[in-house]
Amino acid sequence: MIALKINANRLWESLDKINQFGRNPRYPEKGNTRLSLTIEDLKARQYLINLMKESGLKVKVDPVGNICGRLEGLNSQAPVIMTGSHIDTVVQGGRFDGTLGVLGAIEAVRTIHELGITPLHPIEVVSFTDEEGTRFGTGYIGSRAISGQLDDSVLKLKDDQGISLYEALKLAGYQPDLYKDCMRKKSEIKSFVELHIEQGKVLEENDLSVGIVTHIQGPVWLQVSLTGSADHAGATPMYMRKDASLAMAEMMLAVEKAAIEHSGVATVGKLEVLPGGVNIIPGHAQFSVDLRHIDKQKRTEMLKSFKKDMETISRERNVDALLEIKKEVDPAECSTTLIEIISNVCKQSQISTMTLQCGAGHDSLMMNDRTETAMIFVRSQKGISHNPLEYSSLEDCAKGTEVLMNTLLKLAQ
Ligand code: HGY
Ligand code: MN
Ligand code: MN
Ligand code: MN
Repeated sequence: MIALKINANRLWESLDKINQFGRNPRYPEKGNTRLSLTIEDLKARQYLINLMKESGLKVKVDPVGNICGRLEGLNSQAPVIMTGSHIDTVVQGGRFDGTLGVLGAIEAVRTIHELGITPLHPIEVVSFTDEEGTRFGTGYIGSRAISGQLDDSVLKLKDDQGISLYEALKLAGYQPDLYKDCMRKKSEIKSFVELHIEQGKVLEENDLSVGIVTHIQGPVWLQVSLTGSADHAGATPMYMRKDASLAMAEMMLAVEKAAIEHSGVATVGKLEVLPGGVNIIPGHAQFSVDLRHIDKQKRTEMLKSFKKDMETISRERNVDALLEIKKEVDPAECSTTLIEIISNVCKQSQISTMTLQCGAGHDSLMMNDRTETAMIFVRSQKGISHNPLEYSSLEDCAKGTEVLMNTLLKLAQ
């Protein structure tokens, strides 16, 4: 099989175009903020739909806003080869996280179409709604819906302005009441392959453009709410205080301790202290916890050890603690068959590669419930991601996209 080439400049241009939505040219250092279902996201969605149509794909948008571009196969009833990722970002995020997986997939399928190749199986490019979970606090919304893992409680989650995911979907013109119709039967999908930037340093350390993922870490997201008592900062002796912020500070260190003791990773990324006056002892505090481990059992132990410390600190400081689990996604093992196919494609294209584990979470975690799943990684400069300085070179993006294209062709024949 000859290894087909994509139009790298066209890919690069499309990455530039989609990132105009959510970036303020006057403050490039602030990166890209395109939270799901905000006006920036809706404009980017419209750009994507037009690009898919221009690329010869038949576009469908499902009730929760998953945008699916389909290249019909000779056998339109054959199970689809699916690929895709997300275009929503974190706050002040980068230009490649998710977007490379969607735009690279469009470029790959567009090239197949332009070469007049009609594969046996249909190929579908999906841009999944709200992968990051930045706005509504959970994430993987679109891929949960497609994999039948979305439920009403998730639609009720609210953003910081009190708008629920349900309302935001309605306002965007989607039909959240019909979210169950988004589910694709396992028999409908033959494989799912996601192209994504690595967001770590392994490929750079090995001077490789492309990597193949073997395992994906599953995240647990917690929200811890603490209630002490707001009192006068001057008139209240230290021994009489129920200071919610000091309890939070101690618990944050307990999060770190749990991760180190279980060789996992854990992050406290969002904090809130109320009422927020210089001379008021905080009566309320709330913080997020993101716990991850490649091994589910160890992740459970990590959670248990943090919970135990949280309860001790809450008792000792006389501050009530409420722990809520906002997201719990199993780690995933990628398909060895797909890994084999992708590594053969790399060999044929003379692209050296390696297999590696994945620390970040992806829509592939959800799609793994539906079908054999794999991820193709592209090198991240200095491993930087979720940061305006996130960068992958045109050459590396093109190589990753070519590996995706030739893999899709192999799977679709
Ligand atoms: O959180 C993650 O790992 C991904 O960026 N959603
Ligand atoms: Mn991300
Ligand atoms: Mn991502
Ligand atoms: Mn993802």
